[in-house]
Amino acid sequence: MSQNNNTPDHPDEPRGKPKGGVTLLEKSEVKAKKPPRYAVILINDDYTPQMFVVIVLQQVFHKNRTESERIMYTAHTKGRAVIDIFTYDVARTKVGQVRRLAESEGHPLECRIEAIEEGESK
Ligand code: TYC
Repeated sequence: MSQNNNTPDHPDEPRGKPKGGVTLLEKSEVKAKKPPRYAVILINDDYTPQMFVVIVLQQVFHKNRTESERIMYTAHTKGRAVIDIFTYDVARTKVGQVRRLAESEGHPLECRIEAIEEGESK
């Protein structure tokens, strides 16, 4: 029996057409569809301390201090800020971590997940 990499059993057999009529595509012919991505959005409120928001951004999203302050300040002044872009499962996990940290300290801090339109670049 031939190997699954499509090597013929006999040297005279053509490559590429395995028995059973299935055509295997070269890897370069397979269009890998990228998984949909989601923005995690930080929502402003009037009560959560700024320092708490900065710490959460550092702990959950691994942003450095400067970047965390920038994101916090954008949400503070504009009402919301994009924290980062993730696959759905990762975005869900991060939002859950933020919610748990906020609840444990009694702050109303909130994040949301928003789908990114196909074809939109980062
Ligand atoms: N607006 C809050 C304050 O003045 C700070 C804050 C910033 C809260 C960003 C939430 O997403 C937020 N204490």
